[in-house]
Amino acid sequence: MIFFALKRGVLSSRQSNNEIFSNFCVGNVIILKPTFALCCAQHGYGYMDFFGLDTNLKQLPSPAVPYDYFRKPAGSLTWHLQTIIIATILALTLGCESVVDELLPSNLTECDVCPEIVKIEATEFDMGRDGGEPKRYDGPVRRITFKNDFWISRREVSYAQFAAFTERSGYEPAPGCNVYIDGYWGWSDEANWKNPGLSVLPRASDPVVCVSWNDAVAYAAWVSEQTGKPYRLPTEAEWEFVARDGSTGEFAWDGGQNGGCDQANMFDLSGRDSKKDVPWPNAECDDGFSEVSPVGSLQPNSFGVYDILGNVWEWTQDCYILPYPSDGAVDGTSIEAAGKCERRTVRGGSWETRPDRFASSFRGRDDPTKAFRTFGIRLARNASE
Ligand SMILES: [Ca+2]
Ligand SMILES: [Ca+2]
Repeated sequence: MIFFALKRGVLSSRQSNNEIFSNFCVGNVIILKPTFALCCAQHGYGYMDFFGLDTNLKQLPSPAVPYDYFRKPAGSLTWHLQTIIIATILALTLGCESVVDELLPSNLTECDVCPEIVKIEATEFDMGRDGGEPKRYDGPVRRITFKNDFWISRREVSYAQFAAFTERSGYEPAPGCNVYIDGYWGWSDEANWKNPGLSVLPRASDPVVCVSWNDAVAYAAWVSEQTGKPYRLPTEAEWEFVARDGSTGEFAWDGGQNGGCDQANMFDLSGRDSKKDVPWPNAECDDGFSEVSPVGSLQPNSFGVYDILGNVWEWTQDCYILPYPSDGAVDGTSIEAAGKCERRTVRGGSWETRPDRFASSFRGRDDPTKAFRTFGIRLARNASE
């Protein structure tokens, strides 16, 4: 563990510049470098020496260039064989999963059009609340003890990222979308993810909307194919842990319903200005956006995650069962129905959502085959996979 402690100290000074580390583990403990390299390669990552030094301590041309240990030019064949044997023994002793888990930087982008992901070192927390709307009880409160650390996308999936998926895969969401027009929510055959019926067409950096749960799962499967990593939707427990950001009250921020405008695009004063006839209340603060905001426009929470509350609702993996079943998972995994799941849970509220629904525990739910103009996507995956 002393090696990992050293490595953590080195990494902490560079975590703001992790773009260059995409797809690479980083570390700088000489005796374990071959082990690190072997373990990282086994899990589909390169290994980069943090200081750009090879094992003969020669300076590489550019310390900022990711460097694959096994492609380094220096060292004799005998030396390589010796280090690989030592590495294999150490890898078997230490266990590669824990090695890779420790060495990956705290954020990654695993393909050219993939969402950037942030590592969450999950512990335990109380999920839900003993309250909620009529017929929408958010409890009972459940102690969640995560089985896995996990990664979650830093931002909502953007229009450009989803467009890359459809262009490269040929996938096309079914036409139609639920929209709010002339005072009611209803299905529109004309609306779709390319034109969700907002005042302007989607910009590249806007969150993708008008996608169903099935579309979101198809997108996660495609990202998995591109990366070789098991991407999926966040579970409700993962989502709420990140959204709570260490808070235990009704809202993740101070100030209640009107306190979230610096980090959540809500139905706020800007929203009210442009839609005076919307019958539900607005937050008495101004986030600056009357419709969707480009992903990452407002302040991130302490995990570095943007818009987890607000902007667009986010489909989760879980089947919506009310209340939480007493025998449901409490290890951070999703809750699934015994038979067909009629509704999947969405979380977080949107630019068009009244402010009381920004409570961290509030659960939306809808038909997994239906698209909504306020629903989008965030991805996750287990760490060490
Ligand atoms: Ca707003
Ligand atoms: Ca959101």
